[in-house]
Amino acid sequence: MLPIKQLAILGGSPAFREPLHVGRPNIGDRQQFMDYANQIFDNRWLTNHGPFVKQFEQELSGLLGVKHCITICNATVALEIAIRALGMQGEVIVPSFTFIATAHSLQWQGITPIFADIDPRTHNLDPRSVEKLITPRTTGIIGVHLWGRPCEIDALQQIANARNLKLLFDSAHAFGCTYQGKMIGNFGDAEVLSFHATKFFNTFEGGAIVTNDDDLAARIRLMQNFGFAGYDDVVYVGTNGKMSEISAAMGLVNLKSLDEFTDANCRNYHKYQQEINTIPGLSLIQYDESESCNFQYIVLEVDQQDTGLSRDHLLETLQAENVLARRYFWPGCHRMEPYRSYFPNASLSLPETEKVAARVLVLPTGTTLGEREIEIVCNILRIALDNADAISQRIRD
Ligand code: T4K
Repeated sequence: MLPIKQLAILGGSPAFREPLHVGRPNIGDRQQFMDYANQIFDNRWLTNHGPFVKQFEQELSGLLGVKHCITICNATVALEIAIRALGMQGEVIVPSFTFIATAHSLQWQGITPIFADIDPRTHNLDPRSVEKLITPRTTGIIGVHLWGRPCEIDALQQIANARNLKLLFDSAHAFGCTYQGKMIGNFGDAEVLSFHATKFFNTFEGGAIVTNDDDLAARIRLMQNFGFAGYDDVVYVGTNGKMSEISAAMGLVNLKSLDEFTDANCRNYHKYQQEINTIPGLSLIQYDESESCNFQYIVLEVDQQDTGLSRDHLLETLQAENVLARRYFWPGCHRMEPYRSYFPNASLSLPETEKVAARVLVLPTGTTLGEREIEIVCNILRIALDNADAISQRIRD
């Protein structure tokens, strides 16, 4: 880590020797993990609902206060299974401003994702946009609690009830967050969590479906295990969505450090907030701090009119300094294949998605980052805006 004399994009040396990543994994007690790994080898039970998976599911259910937790190999497969178990078909309404897995998990099973617009203040599904898109072919809604900030759950539930639609939440970002004081995981027909390496809480790869519906949970358990109801007895079409023992062991280890991970994210968020509040044209998204938040995404919005520098030029400036910020979730699912071919005019009906996707930049955080790094990242931002014209010129040349 070096002091900044001149920005790297203008010919200086990078501020960081090693890259700063968005999504650097948090890792709990390594010795405990090694002990668990040895137990797994001693057990000679590596997957298929072993003791670590059972214990992990129990601890997750307890933490979230939800009746059923079914761990899955990753959240994308979890979405696919939940969608199928809920009997969704035809058309399902989803935001376009999300990770591509939300849309793909529908398309993969021949269900058409219909992209609704977002509320620019929350980046989440706008219930008014959802209502307008309901047709006789609509069977469900998938809300995404983007950045861990809960959707307008009550409004979406009302629409689902009134129109007899299934409601699933892609809660990949929202583990440990609450809505009106209740843990995310208890809403809609079911919710899907992601424990991917880049999430603040990880099991290497992994995810879970959580629900309070007994019948749905029973169907999901069958579907994640090929449809086996017992030895030699298949009662459904199913897939292999099982979590392995080593992933569950990682989950159990990391659960013990959950507060430490959240506290680090929270500290980092407030440090970024303090710095960025003094930079005109840049703003951080707000979290409702009367709720539990995991603060795992540091989401910057860049107003080019005020800064004189586009989000993309700012990104290039950061990358040159070895700060590997990300444009999540640019350019929106509707502008990626196959959806842009299916819906070539979708951008006309998604004005807020288009605007937000062009403004957002996600910055590094997590337990591997401290105050000093954040000060330097924010200093780069400040100097970049002071040199907006020179940077734009350099990139154009
Ligand atoms: N729904 C939503 C709303 C989601 O955001 C996601 C996943 C899903 C569903 C599906 O969940 P999973 O099926 O993955 O459980 C990453 C993650 O792969 C993805 O899980 C996540 N969302 C998405 C937001 O971010 P990429 O394509 O950006 O990953 P990648 O390889 O570019 O890595 C991101 C950064 O993390 C890089 O700077 C490198 C760093 N990194 C990554 C890994 C894997 C590390 O430092 N160490 C690592 O081990 O998608």
